[in-house]
Amino acid sequence: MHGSITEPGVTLDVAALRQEFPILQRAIRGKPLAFLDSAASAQKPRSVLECLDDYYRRFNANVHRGVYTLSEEATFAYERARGKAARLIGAGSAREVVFTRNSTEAINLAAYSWGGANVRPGERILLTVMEHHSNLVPWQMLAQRNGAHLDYLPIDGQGRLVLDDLDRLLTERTRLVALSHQSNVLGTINPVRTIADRAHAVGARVLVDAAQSVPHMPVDVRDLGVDFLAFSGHKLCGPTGVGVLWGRYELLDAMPPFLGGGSMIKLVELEQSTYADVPARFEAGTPAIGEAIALGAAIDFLQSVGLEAIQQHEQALLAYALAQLAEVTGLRLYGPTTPDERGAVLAFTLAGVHPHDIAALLDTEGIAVRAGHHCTQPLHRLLDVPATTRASFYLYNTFEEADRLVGALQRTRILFSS
Ligand code: C6P
Repeated sequence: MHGSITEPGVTLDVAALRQEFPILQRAIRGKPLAFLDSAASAQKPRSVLECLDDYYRRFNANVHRGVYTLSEEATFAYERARGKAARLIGAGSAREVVFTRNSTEAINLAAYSWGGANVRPGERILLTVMEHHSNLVPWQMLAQRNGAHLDYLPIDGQGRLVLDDLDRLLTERTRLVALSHQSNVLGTINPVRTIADRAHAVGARVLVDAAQSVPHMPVDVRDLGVDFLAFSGHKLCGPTGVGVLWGRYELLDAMPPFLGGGSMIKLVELEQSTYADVPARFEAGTPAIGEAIALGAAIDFLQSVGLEAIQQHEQALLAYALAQLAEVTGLRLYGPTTPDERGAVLAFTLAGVHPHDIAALLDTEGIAVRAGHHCTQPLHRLLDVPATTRASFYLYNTFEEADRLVGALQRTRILFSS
């Protein structure tokens, strides 16, 4: 069993970092909380909580509307947060960042607006079988509306995309490839750049669902070579209610609005309207102002820790947990077994124990994990299991917590085999 909180060579001072997260001081059922469900939603550091509080206490006002001081302060902070989000992902300009509610809304925006205008009957959209419902259902809806067809890139036995099938699946009729950067179940990190280059060669556009990558590793849209990218604030230590759709300016600029209403217009007449420039065109109504500003604080926090250091720490935890979990009899882990091909998301089944029972038993030991299909029903059908239990790690998790997980799973196995 591992003896110390940090691994040699890993620069994160996890003990100090944990002090920044008030919720991590909680006890659950008399045990210290081991929060291993950050893939669903991450915990929030003090700086994010204080930023949200500060906004509501000191300069709460609507944005882009008032000419009074509070409104100007709120507008400045909201737009500054947009700039932070742009820099986080290497966007050329803050104009390319649209604030949405979450990744789901970001992908729906792209599907409805770009897809509605660009995907014609008989054309094809290429997805992968590992997609979260958020990067699947909006494209099904578009395909039904516009008479398009969906194709799916398969995975191999280790949960890696079968790139050989790209030759067969990418054709001149393919208008879009939409894929996750990192699977929320298999943990697989997909070769987005390779796929994007192949897609562009046949004239298709590429959207990457980066909900599980942007919080955990350096992500740069120029390196990925994609056209759209979506992520959620709440998974990167920010508040719920705010996310981002990034798109290449020329694509966003040519897209029709998604929702109609205040803030997204230039001129409204009784019969018709003209629309604002991007990104305002896609931000109808009062946005999640405090949440967007606090997302900026979350980005500052992650960057002050360093995304490379976060990734390294998670990789060390992942390698350690993979080795320990391999010792649990009857445990089947899904996704690549080599740490450098995946992120620190570990979905598994334990022979003879229902995934929900595992999660409930772990909760009695203060360990929070998720059980279910994790919004990937087609993937679970392919894996031939109705559900899995999933533990996921973030910057504040420790090797002791990995030990507690493995120990609790050993006890669960013994309990169910007796
Ligand atoms: N996955 C999980 O526990 P939203 O809900 O819009 O913030 O994020 C949607 C989403 C999109 N893509 C991927 C790859 C995701 O993992 C998620 C969210 C959570 O796995 C909640 S279902």
